Amino acid sequence: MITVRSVARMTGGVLLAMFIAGCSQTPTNHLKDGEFMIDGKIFGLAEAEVFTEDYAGPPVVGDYVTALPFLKPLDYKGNKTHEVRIDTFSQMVEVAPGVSFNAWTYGGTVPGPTLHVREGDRVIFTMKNRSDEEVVVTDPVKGMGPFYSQLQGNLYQKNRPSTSPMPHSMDFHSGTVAADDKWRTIAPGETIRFEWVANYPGVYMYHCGTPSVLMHTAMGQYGAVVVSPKNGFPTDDKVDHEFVIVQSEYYLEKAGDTYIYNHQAAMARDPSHVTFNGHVSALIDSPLRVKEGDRVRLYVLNAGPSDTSSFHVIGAILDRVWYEGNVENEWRGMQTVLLGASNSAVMEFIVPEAGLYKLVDHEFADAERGAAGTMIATPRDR
Ligand SMILES: [Cu+2]
Repeated sequence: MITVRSVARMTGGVLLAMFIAGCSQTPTNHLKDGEFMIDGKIFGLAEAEVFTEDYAGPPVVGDYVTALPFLKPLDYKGNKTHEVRIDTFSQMVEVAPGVSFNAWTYGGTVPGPTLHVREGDRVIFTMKNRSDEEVVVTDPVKGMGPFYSQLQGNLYQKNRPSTSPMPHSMDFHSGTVAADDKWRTIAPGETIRFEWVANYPGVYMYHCGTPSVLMHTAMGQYGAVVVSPKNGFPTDDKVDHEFVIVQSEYYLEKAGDTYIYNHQAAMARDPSHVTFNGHVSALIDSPLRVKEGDRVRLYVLNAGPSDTSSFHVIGAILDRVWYEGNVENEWRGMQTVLLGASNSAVMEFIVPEAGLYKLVDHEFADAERGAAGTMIATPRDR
């Protein structure tokens, strides 16, 4: 086992050859100077860079970055390096009819965009803190990736630009790095760039790690990363639909025409709203559409910040569940999956017949606060 960075530096070529020999697919990933490998995983990444840049382009960039509930299929073989930008900035967003607040966002929505990569992929991540700028996300953007085209197809949060200058950071649970380096806080106007390698498959949360983490997360700074296992799931060729669902809580109180965050309510774990995909009506006004007999795969993340989720599909049994999205953690025949704050699971079920199915947090105090969605199944061809 190689554990010392200098040894890995001397033997980097040998390790790379071993890595290539051990892979059935062609890796485009490799050890960079100073990195080392243990159990086929890459560690010891370069330090983050913090700088200022004159950037006014699209705040979300990446071919495999999507708006909820969509997930971009991985249409490439082996591993890939992804260049991803997700800027952080404020935005007025609606979370329930008539309830809007000045959210702190990644990319303009709550939750932020979903990133899809494969185990072994490398991500070169850039984030500018634009919390002092009014950033518009409702107009077409040149070179617009899937995230903004999907967002403009369904602006259910009724996004409006706003400012709220504030230090922020980015903590990807999918990365294995020194948090005091990569996840460091940057000031408004600063940009951070760092890399992480998707060493472990799973469905991961990302969030702001700047104190109060409770407040920054409850203000809207979180989202999902899906790291698909390098050899896939055993049912990959049987799945008809894939959707991503992120559950989270808001702690809001009325203040004039708008709503503001209530820290006492957050500390008391007394949410005003609990939502799937950021809005109490997100999966009700735009239900998931499937056919009877389809195999449906859900990537479910409970972002919290503090509550648990007892995820349940009324009328279906989850015949395969991979806890945390790791193919090694397989459960069968689950009625409900309990997810703590920042836990996740990949869940599959067969749609038994045409009809309307409710997705709920079976902790019904949360369902009544909004953690519910709808799936509509049409008849199959017989
Ligand atoms: Cu923050």
